[in-house]
Amino acid sequence: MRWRTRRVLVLAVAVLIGVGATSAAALSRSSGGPVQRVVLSADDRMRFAPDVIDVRTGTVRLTLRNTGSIPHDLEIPAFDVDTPTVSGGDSFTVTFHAARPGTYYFDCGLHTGMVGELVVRA
Ligand SMILES: [Cu+2]
Repeated sequence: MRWRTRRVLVLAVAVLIGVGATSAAALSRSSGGPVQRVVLSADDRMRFAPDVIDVRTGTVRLTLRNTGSIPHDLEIPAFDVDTPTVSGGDSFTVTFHAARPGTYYFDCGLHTGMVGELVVRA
């Protein structure tokens, strides 16, 4: 495991532990449901995998994992998600509230045509 990847993992674990203490209270205020975890990969073929994400309304914790070497990011305009650029081998996790059912697009702001769909069900 590369040092940089390990550092990201340590940070992610620290964040999870920190969030764990408050998530129950936050959830009872927002949706009452569990946090939905989604992992989205981006690769050097300029594709997201999966390119269709299914969730229910509520809190979504989405990790963008760059499995290639070309940088990517993730934008979901409908829910104000706009991650920093994620370098090859790194990942970034964002939490957002999928408040409204519907089908929404997401994309990589760095690569035209690198797109997918977020389907939010009630
Ligand atoms: Cu990209």
